[in-house]
Amino acid sequence: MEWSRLVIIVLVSVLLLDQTRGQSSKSKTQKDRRTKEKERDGDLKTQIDKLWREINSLKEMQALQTVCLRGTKIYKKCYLAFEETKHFHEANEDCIAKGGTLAIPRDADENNALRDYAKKSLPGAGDFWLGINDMVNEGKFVDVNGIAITYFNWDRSPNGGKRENCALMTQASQGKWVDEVCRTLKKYVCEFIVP
Ligand SMILES: [Ca+2]
Repeated sequence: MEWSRLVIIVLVSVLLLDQTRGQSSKSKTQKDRRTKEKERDGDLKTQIDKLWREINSLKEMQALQTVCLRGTKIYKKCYLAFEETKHFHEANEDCIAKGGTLAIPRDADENNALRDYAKKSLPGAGDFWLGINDMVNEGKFVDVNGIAITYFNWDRSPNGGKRENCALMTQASQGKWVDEVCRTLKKYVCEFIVP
C-alpha cells in the first residue's frame, strides 16, 4: 500500500513540474518551443508508462499476498501455478521474487489441495516442483529454508541418490512425490502466506 502511494505522489509531482516548465517557455521562438514540447511529451509519456507498469506490478504482488486472487487458498496458504518450465533453483527464485516460496505441502490436506489445484491449472503437466530437497545431506530432506521436512508423501522411497536431490509432485501417482535431478526443466507452483 505504501509503495502505491509513493508512486502516485511521484506521478503527480512529475505532472506539476511539467506544467510549471510549460508556463516559463513563452519567451522562446515558436519552432523551438514546439520541438521542445514534443520531446518533453515523449519523455513524460515514457515516465508515466514506466510508473504505471510499476504500480501494476506492485498491485499484483500485493494481491498475491493478501487475497489469493488467481490461485487456490487452503487455510492460510495460497498456491499459484506457473506454466513456464524452470530448473528447481530458478523456479524457487521466481517464487521468492513474487513474495513466496515453492509449494511445500505440510500435511495430507494441503497435499491433496495442491494436487487437485495443479491438475486444473497445469493441464497435461505430469509433475511439478515442490520446495523440498536433499542437496546438503543425502537423504535428509529439507524445505527451502533448510528446515527438516516432517510430512512426506513419497511414491517410493527417494531412489536417485546424490544425482537426484529435488522433489516433484506427480499426477500419475495421485500427488505422490519423486526425487529428480534439480536442473531438469519443470513447471512449478509457488505458495504465499495469506491472512
Ligand atoms: Ca538425493
